[in-house]
Amino acid sequence: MRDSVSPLHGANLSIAMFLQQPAPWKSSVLGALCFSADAGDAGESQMQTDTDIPCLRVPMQRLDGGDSFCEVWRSSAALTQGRCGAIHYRHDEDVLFGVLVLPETMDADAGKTPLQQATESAYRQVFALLDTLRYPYLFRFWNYIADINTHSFGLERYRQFNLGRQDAFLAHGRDVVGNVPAACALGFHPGTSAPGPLTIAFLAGRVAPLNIENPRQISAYEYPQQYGPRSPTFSRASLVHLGQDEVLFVSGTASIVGHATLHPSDVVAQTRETMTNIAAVLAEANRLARQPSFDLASLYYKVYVRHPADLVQIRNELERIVGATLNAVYLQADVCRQDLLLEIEATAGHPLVTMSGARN
Ligand code: 3EB
Repeated sequence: MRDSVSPLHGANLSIAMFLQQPAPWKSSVLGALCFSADAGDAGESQMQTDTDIPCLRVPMQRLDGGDSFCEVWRSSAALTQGRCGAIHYRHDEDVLFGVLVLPETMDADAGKTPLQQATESAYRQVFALLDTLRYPYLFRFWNYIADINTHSFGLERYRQFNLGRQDAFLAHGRDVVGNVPAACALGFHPGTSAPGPLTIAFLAGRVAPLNIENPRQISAYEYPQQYGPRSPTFSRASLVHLGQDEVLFVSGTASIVGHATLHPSDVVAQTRETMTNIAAVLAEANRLARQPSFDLASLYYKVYVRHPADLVQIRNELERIVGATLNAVYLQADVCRQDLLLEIEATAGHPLVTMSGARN
């Protein structure tokens, strides 16, 4: 069975440390998200060539020390790997982790923008692969989009992404309300003048997750038209039972109540509102969980910060709310509304324990 407390969420470490791990450890890795500002990082190119591990390289600066950060997803079962179209994946019997990076090079066609087309193509490839390999349930997506707040073709790029994403869900007969995966969507600044590439990771499996909404917020899939012609297709969290474990994926969460951004120019108040939202999602998760023991102190956080100068204030506020045991990594990223100064995503897991203390 899987490792104990954080079953899938195996480790957070630098790219250099990742490369130094012994081969048996590497063979237990489902995949990783690797964040570093330097696209030409020697360790990273080594990582692409030395290992067959699906690694998503995300060009974002780590703000809290260290030049890189890898979020590693692991399994203790035997893994199979493969490539299909743009997707590179590994899976065990229960879970599949995949990554794909698509250029925004398609010709404008049928009134669709290149980003919209890349998004639709990416999601259609993911859904087709999951149908073929029979991992029908999506737990979580990570979406990284170049210049997410820039306008082109008369529409903000995040909104173009939402068009392509929803069309792919619809084309595969998937729900676009209610039963949708957890996700995050953040912006990076590409090193070149060409926009892109669209950079995506995902986790899927063979057991249906519970999709969780936040009673303080309108579901994102029901956001009104003022946020774009198509609503974003994601839930506030997903809760999955995997073997002996219960795993919670909390989507990117921001200072939004109802559908409106609160505290547009107050980063401390946005931090507090975001954590109140995460606490509300945890309360919902605990209402639905077999073992209702999710709390703010037991989460692993990724904190996406728009302005690096806000790091200290955000970190102080998070430590005040969560306590000294706060487990967080900070990355520079653009958030999908211009007035949002941060977005926080989180993961937690625990083994299910019976009354006698044995795992059930
Ligand atoms: C929000 O609550 C903030 O489009 O996949 C958070 C998580 C956000 C996921 C997505 C967007 C997405 O609307 C933005």
